[in-house]
Amino acid sequence: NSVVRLEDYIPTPYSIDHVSLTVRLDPLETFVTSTLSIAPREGGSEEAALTLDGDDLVFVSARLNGDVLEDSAYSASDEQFILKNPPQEAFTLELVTKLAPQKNTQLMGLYRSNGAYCTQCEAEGFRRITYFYDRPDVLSVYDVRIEAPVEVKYLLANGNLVDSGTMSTPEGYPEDQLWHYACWQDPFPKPSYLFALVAGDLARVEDRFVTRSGRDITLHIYVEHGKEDRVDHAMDSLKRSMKWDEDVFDREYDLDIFMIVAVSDFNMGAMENKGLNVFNDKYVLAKPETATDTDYALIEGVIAHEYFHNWTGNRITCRDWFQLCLKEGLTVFRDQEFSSDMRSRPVKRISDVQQLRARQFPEDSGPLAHQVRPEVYSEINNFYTSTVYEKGAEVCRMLETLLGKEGFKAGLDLYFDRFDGQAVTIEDFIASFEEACSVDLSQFALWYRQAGTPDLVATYSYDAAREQLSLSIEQSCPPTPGQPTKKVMHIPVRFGLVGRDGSPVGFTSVIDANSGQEIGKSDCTVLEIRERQHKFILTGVSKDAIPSLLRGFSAPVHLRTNLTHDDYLCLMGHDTDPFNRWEAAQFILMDHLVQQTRALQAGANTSSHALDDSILEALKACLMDDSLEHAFRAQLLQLPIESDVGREIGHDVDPDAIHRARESLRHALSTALGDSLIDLYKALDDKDTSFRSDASSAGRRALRNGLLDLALARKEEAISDLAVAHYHNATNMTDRFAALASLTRNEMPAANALLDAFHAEFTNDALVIDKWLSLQASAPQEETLQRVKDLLSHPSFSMNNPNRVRSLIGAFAMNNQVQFNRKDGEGFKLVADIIIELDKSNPQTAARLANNFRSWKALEPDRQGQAKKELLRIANTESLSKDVADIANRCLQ
Ligand code: HT7
Ligand code: ZN
Repeated sequence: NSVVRLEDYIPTPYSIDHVSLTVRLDPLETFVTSTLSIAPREGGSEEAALTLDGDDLVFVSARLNGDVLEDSAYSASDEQFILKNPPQEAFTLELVTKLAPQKNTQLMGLYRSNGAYCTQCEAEGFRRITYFYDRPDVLSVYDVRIEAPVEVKYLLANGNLVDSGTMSTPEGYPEDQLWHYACWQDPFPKPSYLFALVAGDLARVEDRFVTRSGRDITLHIYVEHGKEDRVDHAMDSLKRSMKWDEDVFDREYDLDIFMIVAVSDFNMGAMENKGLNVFNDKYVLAKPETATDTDYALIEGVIAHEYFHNWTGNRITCRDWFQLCLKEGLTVFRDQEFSSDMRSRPVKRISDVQQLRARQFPEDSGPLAHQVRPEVYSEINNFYTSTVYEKGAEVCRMLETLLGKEGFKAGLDLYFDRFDGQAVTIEDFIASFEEACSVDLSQFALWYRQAGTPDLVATYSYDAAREQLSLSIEQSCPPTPGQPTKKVMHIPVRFGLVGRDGSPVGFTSVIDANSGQEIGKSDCTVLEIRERQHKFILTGVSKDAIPSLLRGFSAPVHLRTNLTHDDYLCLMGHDTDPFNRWEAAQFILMDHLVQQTRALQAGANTSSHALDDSILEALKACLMDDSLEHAFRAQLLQLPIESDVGREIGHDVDPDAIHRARESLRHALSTALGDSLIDLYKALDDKDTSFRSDASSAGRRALRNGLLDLALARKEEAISDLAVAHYHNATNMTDRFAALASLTRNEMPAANALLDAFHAEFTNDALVIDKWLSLQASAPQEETLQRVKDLLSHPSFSMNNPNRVRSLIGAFAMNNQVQFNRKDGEGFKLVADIIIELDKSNPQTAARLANNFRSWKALEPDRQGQAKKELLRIANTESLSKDVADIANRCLQ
């Protein structure tokens, strides 16, 4: 199996400075004429053949400087075009290929979605359109002419529209068929992965944005007809993103027009093609009756993310795909910051950390662990991972923590100035910060090169006589594939002191006990851990205090401390850092769940381990505390998810025991909090039925729905009736779906009729049906397996649409620990069957499903055996794609 290595990077021997494309659209016979202006690169090896990439291409013809090429001068296959002896001065090469977009089920290259033509070129899709140096370090200026029958109403490509009109009907088409064309020019050199073309009979919503230098930008969002009423939130999010990037990062938009197209068949979330973003419609369309508050927040975040790529990704791009985190980590960091500014910063931080723990930590602790900047891959599509994206963003956040807001901004400004228009590396990125801030980041750079989640063990003690608090932090990092031992990392630990009465406690100075140097005064908020065992002494600590460590989750690590339960309770009640208040609650609940699970696995019954009254009191106090944001209180109500508990336990994991432990804790909490849950639920009822999507309104709904859900854990009929009424009285999808989900997950008998009613009401709304599919697939009950099998042949399901597949099978494998990890292996078998079937038409989506096997080695032996059997079955399937083979083989290693 061929692999690509970072160390093998060499530039192409030729540059392609200009690309002129003419695309004559037809479902089964699209012709692409590509005229490339090519020149040997200075210093490139002389007389090297020109080898261009292709994938599944049908070659039609080739001309060199206008003359038809002799057969002996080139070779062309579906995978390559080779010009054997290229001229050693600038020349043009015209290549014609023929495509069948209608038959393109992989959704890479040019394909059709609901009758419209669209493209997806990242990472290696452009080579499915025409032969090219399909790699990010070849930057070219593109002119594109699109031709199609006039029924294909809009003809769109990157850049600015420079010409359009009717044309004579091409040969071979009925004479009375009217054709038209449009010509687009993108003045900014770009790599092929940012090319885009969209054409179809779509509806267009228009708006404008005036940049801070006074340029008037046209904004267009294209959607399917009939969906125009769901675009307002996306448009508003786009305008706020454009303004925010000017205000916070001094980045102004650069073309005259910015377009977004929403399509219903898309492998991922969205794509940042220059000036023409293509979106999975899930991340564009929203109205209160069909989209939840979570959808609203996701849309805002994804619109911002793709827009921010215009600078971090498009204007400055990656030298090679190993540098993916250069654009993705930084852009996720930017979109997280945007959402924090638009909404509540602590609430956003908590939800980002929840996501990191749920997705990245399992990746980092299993067989698929890899560096933020990997050094080898066999299929690049499998590296669009949580490690590259979310951990990549954490690395940027740590840089900001270490350098301060101003230092970080200075480094980024230098990066933008120095590398605009170039394809660069992580080393270039880091050097910008080193130079702007005069710091040495060589040890910090290990975050890009070392996989695995570091473990920190912090031990503190207080010496009243000396008024000193000493803190010792030991770091280690578990082995990961290919990296048995790890170097010592540079880890920022944000901290503060909290007195036992809850008040903040000061100190006079911070001494690095390893070097004996004073490293900070009373305003020091960050400890820089640079040694395996790093000890600090805080002087002038006048009273006993509890260290609040890793505030704001200042590094993506796993922290253990010698803090007692009482210490955590104190932090939970009083820490000035809201993140650590939430974290303290999570720690206590996690500890309880781990102990309870262990007891259950050892044969105890569910009520073996009672929850301490002091914990209940502390939780209740936070829940009822009106000075805290609703959304934050809603987050406090959420118990650690089952997969997080499994990872905390680490080995011999029994998902059934975890589920039982968690359910029994929910029941205990619900019972102990009693009527106060429903009283608060009722008090939060907003009589104003007009819908507002802002963060504060969403927070109120989140808390109210969370209270109802916890109350339902008692499984009382009266509360079930309340939930049913909640469903019927709901004026928006958030409340409606929350009631349906709570009734379903809590296995209330009323759920089934409501599930049917919900389906009947939204049959024609695929994005709502996705919620219906994933809710059923996530239900932990025994019957779910059969229900999922039945749903595979339901008219609302289609294996051809990635959103449907993710909603049903993805949700089953990702959100249903109990049923996916069934002891009888039937859960693994079902998912493996789907992976094998889907692989034939859409390997990328199939490989993403296969990722769900990543934690199999932590399971107890019986389940491990079942998972391994299915992984082997997948790996041994004939004609398996490279995408799925790569994941299955790495899982098995
Ligand atoms: N940069 C985009 C990545 C992406 C993608 C990658 C592989 C295959 C299909 C894809 N669609 C989009 C999305 C982003 O991170 O902004
Ligand atoms: Zn991105």
